[in-house]
Amino acid sequence: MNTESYAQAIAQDYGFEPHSVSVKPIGNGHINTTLLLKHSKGAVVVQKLNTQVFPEPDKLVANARKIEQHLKDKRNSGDYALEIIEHIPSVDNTYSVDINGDTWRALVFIGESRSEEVVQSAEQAKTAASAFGQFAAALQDFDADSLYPVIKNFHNLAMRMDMLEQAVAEDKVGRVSEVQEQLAFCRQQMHLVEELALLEGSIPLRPCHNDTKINNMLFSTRDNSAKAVIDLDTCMPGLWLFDFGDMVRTFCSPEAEDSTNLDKVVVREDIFAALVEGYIEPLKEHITAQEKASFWLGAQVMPFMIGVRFLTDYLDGDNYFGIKHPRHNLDRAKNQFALYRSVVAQQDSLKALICNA
Ligand code: ADP
Ligand code: GN1
Ligand code: MG
Repeated sequence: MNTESYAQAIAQDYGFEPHSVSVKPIGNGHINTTLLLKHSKGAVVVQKLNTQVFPEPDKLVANARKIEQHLKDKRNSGDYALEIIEHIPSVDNTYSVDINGDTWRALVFIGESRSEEVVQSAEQAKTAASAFGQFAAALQDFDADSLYPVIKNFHNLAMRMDMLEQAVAEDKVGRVSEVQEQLAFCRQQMHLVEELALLEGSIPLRPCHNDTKINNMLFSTRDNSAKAVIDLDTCMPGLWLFDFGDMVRTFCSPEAEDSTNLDKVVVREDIFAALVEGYIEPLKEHITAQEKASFWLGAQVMPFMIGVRFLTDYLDGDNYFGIKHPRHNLDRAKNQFALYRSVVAQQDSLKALICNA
C-alpha cells in the first residue's frame, strides 16, 4: 500500500472527508512512520507503529493513554503546564486501527511547534531539560508498575553488550570484519556495566520517559518556550540517570547524531551546564543526593549504549533503526562513541557541574 492509500483508509477509520485528505511525512523519528494528515477541518498526526520494535502495539497505546490521562489530571489541578500528547478515537471508538495488517494511531497535532535535531543555545537546552524535568516531576505519583513493559530490558547495558556479541557471532551480513576497531573499543568499556550494577538498590526506580532525545520535545514557534514532551512509547519504570544521560547525548554535541564530522563531536560545556540546571530544578523536591551523583554515570552510559545499539543493528543488517543509506548505523555508532570519549575526556569539569548543582 502506498501513503495515499493509507491516507484514504485512515480517513475512513477516523471519519475524515476522504477527498479533502492529504499527507506528508513529519519529523525525524527512527522507529515509527509519522505523517501529518490534513483534512477538511484541520490536521492530525498519524503514526504507523513499528511492530518489529513494538510487537504489542495495543499495549503501547494503552500505556500512552494512561500517561495522557494522568497528565491531564495534573494540568487540571494546575500541576502541569505543558501540552499533552493526546490520542484521537476512531469512528469505532478505538485508539488504534488495523490497516492491511499494520497498526496506526492518530494524535492531536500540536500546532505552532517545531522539534530540533541539534540544540542551538544554552537557553534552548535549559528550556528542553526543564520540560523533561517537569514531565518527570508530574509522573512522580503515577503508578509506573501499571505500565506494560513494551520493551523489556530497554536500558540494560549488560544485555545490550550480549546482543552485540550475539550479532558478532552471527555476522549475518558479513560486516564484522570492518568494525574490529569499534568492537575492541566496546569490549574495553565493560566497567560501565559493573558501575551500574553497583548502583542497584541505592537509587529509586522512577516512572521514566526513557527516550529524552531533543526531538522528542516540541518548542513553541511563537516564543521558543517548551510546548510539549512527546513520544511516550517507552515510558516505563527506570532510572533518572538514563533520562539525564539521553539528554547529554542529544543536547550537548554541536553535530547531529549521524554526523561524520567526528572532530566536532564534543560536549559543549555551556549546554551541559544549562541542561543540569534545567532538569534538576523541577525535580528538586524529589531527587536524592545519590541519584544526582548517579547522573555522571548516566552521561557516560547513554552515548555509549546507544552507540552499541547502532553498531549491533549495523551488524544485524539494519532491522531496527530507520536508515537513509547502508552505512547510516555505523556512522551513528562512530558518532556516539566519539561523544562518549568526549564526555570521559571532560570528566572533571562535567562532574563538577553536576556536583555543584
Ligand atoms: P518516533 O517514535 O519514530 O521517534 P515520534 O513520536 O517521536 O516518532 O514522532 C516523530 C516526530 O514527529 C517528532 O520528533 C515531531 O517532530 C513530530 N511529531 C510527533 N507527534 C507530534 C504531534 N502530536 N504534534 C506535532 N508534531 C509531532
Ligand atoms: C529511537 O524513536 P526515536 O527516534 O525517538 C530509539 C531510542 C534511541 C534513539 C536514538 C523505541 O528513538 O531508544 O535512543 O532512536 N527508540 C526506541 O536516536 O528504540
Ligand atoms: Mg521520537
